[in-house]
Amino acid sequence: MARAKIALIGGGNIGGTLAHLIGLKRLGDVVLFDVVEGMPQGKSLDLIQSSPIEGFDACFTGSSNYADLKGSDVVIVTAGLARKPGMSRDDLLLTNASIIKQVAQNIRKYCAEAFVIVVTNPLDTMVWVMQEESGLPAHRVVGMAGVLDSARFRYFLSEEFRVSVEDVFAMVMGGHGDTMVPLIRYSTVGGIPLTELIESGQTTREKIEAIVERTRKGGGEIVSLLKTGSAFYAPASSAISMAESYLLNKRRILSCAAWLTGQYGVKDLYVGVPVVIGEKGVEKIIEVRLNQEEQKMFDVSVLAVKSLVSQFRDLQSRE
Ligand code: TXD
Repeated sequence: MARAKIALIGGGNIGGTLAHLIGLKRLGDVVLFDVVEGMPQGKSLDLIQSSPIEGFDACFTGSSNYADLKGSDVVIVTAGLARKPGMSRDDLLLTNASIIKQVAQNIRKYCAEAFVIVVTNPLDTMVWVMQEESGLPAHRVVGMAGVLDSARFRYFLSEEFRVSVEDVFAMVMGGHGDTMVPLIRYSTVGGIPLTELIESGQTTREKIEAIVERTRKGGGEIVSLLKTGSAFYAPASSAISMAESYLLNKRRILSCAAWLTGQYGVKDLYVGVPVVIGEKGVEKIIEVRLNQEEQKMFDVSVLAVKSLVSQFRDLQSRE
């Protein structure tokens, strides 16, 4: 059977880590695409030279030519700029949107059957631009954020309860920003909801609130430590879990930025919600019942996503 072909658009910190994980997990062949001359070729060559040691057989190609995307089964997009001194958020929005547009047009041209995972920030707007410009069906265009935010929440909880991360389940919904909604009621340790663990005195509401806050600011915590960039190991693992669920038809339930058509009272917008990812892409949007307080937090988050999308539309129309 032919190996899957996975195109990675952007060969920076996340792109390189994605390629490494694909090799180690034997998920398929890789085309690492970047506009920096020589860099994707150099990284691909370095990565494939680890294959005899790690014992994987695959074809890794570095490229700056969109035609090499031809026939890709999965495309993971991390291309874009990070904010630099002197750049406003608007500048970043427009710059990254024009990169995503170009990538989207080439996806449409060379691999319109692919499953596309967008990672570039500002995430919820960029995934929207990708779907609109590529014209791919919305169930094959998703954004990665919730898996990462949930993983951070899970890790912090495992520290608090001093148990394996494997036995902690956590769910984060909403937009990818400070308004994201970590759901305490639906997060469990060994199957026991956090709310019960608070009630039985095994932790306190204050401690859980502090963990929720740390989760919301998880990306910023790493940026302020690294100083020159943002998180990349955990973001790469997160995007790989989504690609893996699609390629292996695992039907995992993962929190992703997905196109809503009325679910949670939201229409025609990409927002982070739990979805089932299988061989057809997003096969189902899971609607968890939210209480009043949770719905209110979710609505605030949706509003933040909506306002960035409309800010983008305004800026674009002024161009
Ligand atoms: O949860 C999430 N979604 C995120 C998102 C978590 C962490 C980081 N997140 C965002 O991912 C971050 O704000 C960035 O927008 C992307 C990529 O992060 P990364 O850390 O990989 O950034 P790098 O190392 O700067 O890599 C970006 C690469 C770089 O090599 C550029 O040369 C390349 O993108 N680039 C392009 N590639 C292809 N095509 C075009 N046009 C292009 N422009 C720049």
